[in-house]
Amino acid sequence: HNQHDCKRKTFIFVLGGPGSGKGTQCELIVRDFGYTHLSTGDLLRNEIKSGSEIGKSCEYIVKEGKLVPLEITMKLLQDAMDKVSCKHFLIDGFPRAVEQAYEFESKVGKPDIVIYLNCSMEIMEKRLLERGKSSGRADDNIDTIKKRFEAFVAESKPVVKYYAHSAPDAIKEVSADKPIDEVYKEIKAILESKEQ
Ligand code: B4P
Repeated sequence: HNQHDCKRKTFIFVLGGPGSGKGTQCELIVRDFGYTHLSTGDLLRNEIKSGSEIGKSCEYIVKEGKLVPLEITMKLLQDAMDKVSCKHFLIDGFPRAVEQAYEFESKVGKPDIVIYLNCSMEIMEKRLLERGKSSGRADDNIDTIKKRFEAFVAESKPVVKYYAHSAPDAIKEVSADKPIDEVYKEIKAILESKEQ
């Protein structure tokens, strides 16, 4: 599976609410399919940790559960994409707003597959509170989780709708309420059928 033709480009987006399992599932996808995994959440956390000016300007926004400005997400993502030679990308946590989807399409291209991890709010909340016991993440607390849910409903859910209309063949909805391996089984089948 890991023998991609590196001159061709592939873009797979993984969408889903906070705690829906994006990062978790992407690790499994990388293990079996060898894509270059980029998580805008991870890129932002690294930037914040580095103490850069961009990082400083994002720290409060992430803690508030809001979306950082489009230009910042886009720049972090483009810089990370430029750095690697294998252009088969698994992009997690992006686009999180319709304007991000437009921007990516005009500057980079259209996604080949969009996986939407559909999970109930109750389960997402439970997972994030559980993770918060040990993650040390500034946003894994009940107040921020509620705000992240608000941002998800207002800004990120419309992205799923947008792809359902504009790319009905690319969008794949997966039920993410189930245990990790069951969710992954569905995702694996989707990716295998695409690789044929
Ligand atoms: P993210 O880092 O994307 O955080 P997340 O939504 O919590 O997803 P994550 O991948 O970490 O968690 P997962 O569901 O895998 O974003 C953080 C913040 O960064 C955002 O709020 C925003 O401020 C900013 N940001 C990111 N992208 C942006 C963008 N494009 N534009 C603007 N701002 C942006 O896992 C959660 C927990 O559940 C884990 O502990 C895991 O072990 C567990 N779990 C997962 N699947 C499970 C399952 N099936 N069963 C049981 N447990 C499961």
